[in-house]
Amino acid sequence: TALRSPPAAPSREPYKLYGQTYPLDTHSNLPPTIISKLDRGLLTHPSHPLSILRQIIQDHFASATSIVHPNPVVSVFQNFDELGFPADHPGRAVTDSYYLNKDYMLRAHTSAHEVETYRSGLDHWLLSADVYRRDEIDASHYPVFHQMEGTHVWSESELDALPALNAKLAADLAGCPLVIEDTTQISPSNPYQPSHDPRHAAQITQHLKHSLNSLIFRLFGGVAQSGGEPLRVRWIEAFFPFTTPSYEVEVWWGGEWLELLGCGVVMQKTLDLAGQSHKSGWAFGLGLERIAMVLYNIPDIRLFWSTDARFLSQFKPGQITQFKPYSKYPPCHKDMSFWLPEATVAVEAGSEAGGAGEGVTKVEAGRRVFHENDYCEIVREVAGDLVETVTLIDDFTHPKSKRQSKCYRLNYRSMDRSLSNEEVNALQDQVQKRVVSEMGIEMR
Ligand code: FA5
Ligand code: MG
Repeated sequence: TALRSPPAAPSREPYKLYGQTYPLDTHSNLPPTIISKLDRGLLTHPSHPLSILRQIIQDHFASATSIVHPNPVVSVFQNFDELGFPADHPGRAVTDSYYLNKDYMLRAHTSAHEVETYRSGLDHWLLSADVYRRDEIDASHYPVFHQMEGTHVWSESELDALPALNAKLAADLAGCPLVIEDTTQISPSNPYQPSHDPRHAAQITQHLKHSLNSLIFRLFGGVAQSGGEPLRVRWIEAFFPFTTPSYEVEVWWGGEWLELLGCGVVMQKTLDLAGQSHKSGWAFGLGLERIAMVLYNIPDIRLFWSTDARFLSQFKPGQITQFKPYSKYPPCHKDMSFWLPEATVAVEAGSEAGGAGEGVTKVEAGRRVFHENDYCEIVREVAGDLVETVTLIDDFTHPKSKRQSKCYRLNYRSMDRSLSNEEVNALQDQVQKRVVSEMGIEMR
């Protein structure tokens, strides 16, 4: 297998979390900044926008059982194997997920709890939790975020009620002012499951789409784009190892398509594993921050972690109000150019690869890897929430030596105060020292 960059300076002590001790091994890569986020409990804080949004969605799906799952430690088996992720899926790499050791990790999605929740016999449930991924740094990505998993499954005889339920949901959607674009089709790349009666699969798929469109209508029905037009929402085909057919839903926001959720018809294997072979149905996993950013007009994902009263005092339970930015402090950017070690393969951060099947990177055996996520992790360890974005601005291969060079622009900005140039220089300096010593790169 490929040589991997060393994990970000782990502590030598075993991790002690939620009453358990996890011995360290070569997979251990949990940094102190992430550990410090484990018990923030944003989903149960009464005036936090994520908690308010969670309540609103739970109220919408009133007949579902709602769970907030407190412990983010899951086995690698639960997060990946049980859901059918192949052994070489990129989300499993130490560059993409947070590992306590080779057997335990911080959940990378709420789907990690699907099998155990079906096993308990629940047919219609919502499960909200904090999830963890090593990822790029920008306004809509953060290494800790919150997902809500939602599912509805029916036993064979109950499926006969679906046409009537679907007709009712369709009627409710008739007055929806949103432009919901959906040109997806069942096809060889996004098929029904061979073990399913296609008429049942079609009814389940329709119930999934109607249910989510009705949620979208409830949440975004009053939200306009900058031109005053209703918000644009679209369905696209997707791939997940634990659903088929599978879809993603995106909204047009801030001049680009922003992905809100992934969903699909639950793979029968998943229900078999949970001892529920006689049932079938759908599941979705949505990003609460992404929805909250659009609804409350919160411009930067780091704000959700603010303890500043100017942030928290703006939100009231049960209400969606527009966030009023309390002055934007000036940004300060610094560029960092460096040579990668010789014979290095560079991997750019693939967005949302942890839960989905995208972003597959094949790396030849024996080559060293420069992974953008490792670089971003060091930046975050040093600068914490003072770093706003990390952007690759130049990528160059020397024509003779074939050595590769990269230049990243680090944009620093605090959410609640002005940063001095000296402070930013000191941060940049520390990042530089750590990436040189930990990633074997050479400054230009
Ligand atoms: C998943 O995590 C699947 N488990 C979703 C799913 C559930 C599919 C059930 C089918 C059935 P994905 O990796 O695309 O999929 O993430 C789901 C959502 O989480 C995204 O659409 C996005 O809204 C949010 N998300 C993903 N990465 C980040 C991040 N770094 N920061 C904030 N939100 C994120
Ligand atoms: Mg996705």
